[in-house]
Amino acid sequence: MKHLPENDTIAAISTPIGAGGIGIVRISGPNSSEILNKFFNNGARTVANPRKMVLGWVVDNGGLRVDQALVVFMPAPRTYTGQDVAEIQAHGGPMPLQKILETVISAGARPAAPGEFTYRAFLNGKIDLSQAEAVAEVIQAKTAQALAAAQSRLAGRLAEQIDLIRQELIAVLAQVEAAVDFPDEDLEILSEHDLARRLEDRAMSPLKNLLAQARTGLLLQDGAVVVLAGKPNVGKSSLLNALLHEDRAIVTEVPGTTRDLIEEWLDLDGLPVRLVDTAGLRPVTDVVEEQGVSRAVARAARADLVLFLIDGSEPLTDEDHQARGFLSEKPILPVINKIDLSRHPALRPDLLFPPENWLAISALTGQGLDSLCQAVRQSLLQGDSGPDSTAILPNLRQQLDLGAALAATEAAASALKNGRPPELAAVDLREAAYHLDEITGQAASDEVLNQIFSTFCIGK
Ligand SMILES: Nc1nc2c(ncn2[C@@H]2O[C@H](COP(=O)(O)OP(=O)(O)O)[C@@H](O)[C@H]2O)c(=O)[nH]1
Ligand SMILES: [Mg+2]
Repeated sequence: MKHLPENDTIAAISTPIGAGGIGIVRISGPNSSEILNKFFNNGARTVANPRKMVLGWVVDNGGLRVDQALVVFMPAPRTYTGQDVAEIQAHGGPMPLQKILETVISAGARPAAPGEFTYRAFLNGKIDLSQAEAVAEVIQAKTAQALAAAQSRLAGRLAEQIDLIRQELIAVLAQVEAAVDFPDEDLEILSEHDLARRLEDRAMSPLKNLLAQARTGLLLQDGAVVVLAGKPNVGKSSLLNALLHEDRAIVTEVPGTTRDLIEEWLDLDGLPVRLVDTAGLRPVTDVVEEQGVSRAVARAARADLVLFLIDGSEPLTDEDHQARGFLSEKPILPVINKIDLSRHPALRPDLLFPPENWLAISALTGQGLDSLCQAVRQSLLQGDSGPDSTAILPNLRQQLDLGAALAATEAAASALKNGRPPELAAVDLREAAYHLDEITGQAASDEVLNQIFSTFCIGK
């Protein structure tokens, strides 16, 4: 966006293309009133009566009437962009709106780039960057929860919290810098331990809280990947079918039947979960099955959660231990299946996972599936009760910056606590503040700005 001039006058059709009751062409910039006078026969009256709708005709430079319209003029700075803005409400068809836009452009406006109105609002300090992002997210929201979270960021709730945290960082930084500049003077400063404590309470803990929400936000947007793992024949495919209430995966008594990955979406109380059924995990000689196993291992490594199944009607075998060995250190929920059959007396699940972690189910009868779903949800949300109407749910970009700010603040706190030179803590604190500034846009690079505003539609 940086290459775009900021002080010319831009125009765009702001309503979706197609037939509609009305359509709106929006104009923003210092020449809005002058341009309005050129193409609107009631332009002078419109400018003289700001924020009032005036009926008149849009007239092209050949004097031809293009469309009848209601036009409003809003003088700077109390407008969306912070500049003079005019809005033309005309008939909502693609042709009249296109003709009006052409007329406005030949009267001296420039076609606006996607998101350019909002970009100007950002440049003029009407909104910060997190609010600008929220504008696009409000427009694109697909669920009521996503909308509520975007609205709360649009209202500036994230920016407010970031600002409070930033103030704390700067306050501590000032103390630390005083210790750097006047090391020998007996300054009335807090002890290093108290400063570290202050960082923990007033910066790290709110940052962690926001990050926990970000996780939930991403889960809501992208869904979580849950992989079913275990040796062949323990009932993975049966569990997938039971959870989906349909026969999606092939279930047979022949071990090693599932060779490819089967993936299905499951709605877990509003939490979208991508459930992945895998080939049984075991060392194999068959080439096709081997492919299935290596895919399963790769998928499990990228999962948010792995459900590890065993068969409760038989003792553990080497294959169970091998299957366990295939899994990396992902969060694993161990599950004993087939509890409709009598449990084998020699079964020792505690050899694989602590006894209190195991869930017991029957994929056949459905017993224990509700508790399983609850446990999956809990594990994915990590104790968070899930999104509520007050959640802010920072987006991915904001999450990365929050994480970086937290890491730098932690480093500063630990430097202070361990009596390391205050210069080190000062560097970390400045870095933390910088990452917060990236969220609000005070320090965002052109690249970041381009990325954000390019996701907007034209006219917003
Ligand atoms: N009794 C009983 N049998 C089950 C249960 N779950 C699966 N099975 C049976 O175990 C066999 C293997 O099941 P399948 O889902 O194909 O296992 P996978 O190889 O792990 O995918 C099939 O004959 C299923 O009908 C269960 O909960 N109870
Ligand atoms: Mg299977």
